[in-house]
Amino acid sequence: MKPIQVTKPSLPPFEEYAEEIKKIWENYRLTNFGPIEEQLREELENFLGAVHLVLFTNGHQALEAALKVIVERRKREKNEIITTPFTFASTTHAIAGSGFTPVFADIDPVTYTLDPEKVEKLIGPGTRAIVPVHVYGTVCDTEAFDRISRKYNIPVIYDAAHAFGVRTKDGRGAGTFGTASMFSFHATKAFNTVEGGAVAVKDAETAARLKQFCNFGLGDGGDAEIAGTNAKMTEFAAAMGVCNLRHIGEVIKKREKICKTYTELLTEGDNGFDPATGISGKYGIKLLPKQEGIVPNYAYYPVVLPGSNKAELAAEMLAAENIFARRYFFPLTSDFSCYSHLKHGRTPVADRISANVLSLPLYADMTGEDVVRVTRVLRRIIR
Ligand code: T4K
Repeated sequence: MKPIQVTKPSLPPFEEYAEEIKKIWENYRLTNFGPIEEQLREELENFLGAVHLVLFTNGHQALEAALKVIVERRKREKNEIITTPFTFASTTHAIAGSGFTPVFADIDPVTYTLDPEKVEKLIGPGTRAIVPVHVYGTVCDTEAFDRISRKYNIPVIYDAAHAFGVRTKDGRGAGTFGTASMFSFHATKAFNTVEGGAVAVKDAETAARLKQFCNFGLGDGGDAEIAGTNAKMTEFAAAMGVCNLRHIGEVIKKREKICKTYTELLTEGDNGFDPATGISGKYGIKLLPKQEGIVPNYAYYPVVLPGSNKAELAAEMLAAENIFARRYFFPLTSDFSCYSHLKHGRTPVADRISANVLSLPLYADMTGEDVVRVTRVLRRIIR
């Protein structure tokens, strides 16, 4: 049986990429804000509906830069950022790596995104920002976070690593919410630049500071007002982005078809299946909710299994059939040993979801037969 990995990158036709990088052999511009990077940035601003975009080497560097450049840090005071533990390591590490202390709030049981009510209870004099995650591409309760942001005068920086191309039905892109949003263009994402990422902000001045930050903090006069880093996107990565962006519509359509087939097969015979919550009353599984007013990007296909700690068993059963689902996201980042010194309250919803969730294989050229192979194994657990 051929192996089915959790994902497989989308690549443009080889000749198309070769044609794109020919320009590099003509102008010898490999990196440091070259013309292809500039072209990709403009095209992505249009596609994402983002006002100002700054491209980075990867999403992690982009998030860390956003936190360092945008969020105020006070000397001799607590500097805390409230965030979700139900995410990839990067979110929490970017907070810690930029000199802040992560404070973990629980998630919503339907959307798995950070629960604004739980966040508000944790806000104190040391709170400097909130970092919610549009996990699996599901949009957070942005209205509630806007209200909290205004009430306490703190920035909200979204980790939109999973939300590339997600928009509201009236055309508002995911990068327009809050103070700033970070996107990841990693090979495993719906859109990739091999490795890559971006920060979307609303004003040109912050964009300029972010751009400066990713080039050692150096300004025009050679001075560095901020101790920056080197996180510029190369021309080779940008060329991959330019090519992949031409095919993104087709890629998302294929992913949509696969997700729909998964849902049909996993809820077959359950007349009570509720797409708004993703709950299949008959089989006890929970799928991603269909968000009202949102055009999704079909980034991931997570399934929360019934019972307790079934994800490990399901992953093992699938692996025995050469199918490699992933436990995105287990363990919670708050349980990482590097954060064992942090005192934090429990997050029972995140605990429960994390113990039972499995991300099923999903990529554009997955076949209908592949989907049947995956669901056949899962049905042995849920029926
Ligand atoms: N915030 C959130 C919420 C995130 O999920 C992420 C990244 C970030 C921030 C940070 O963004 P970046 O700095 O990465 O831009 C993967 C990705 O490396 C990571 O980007 C992603 N989230 C995370 C959820 O998943 P791994 O360690 O699970 O990937 P890996 O190497 O095991 O790959 C999974 C499968 O994909 C492989 O079994 C086979 C396939 N694959 C992978 C690669 C890299 C390929 O076929 N080809 C490839 O080149 O972390």
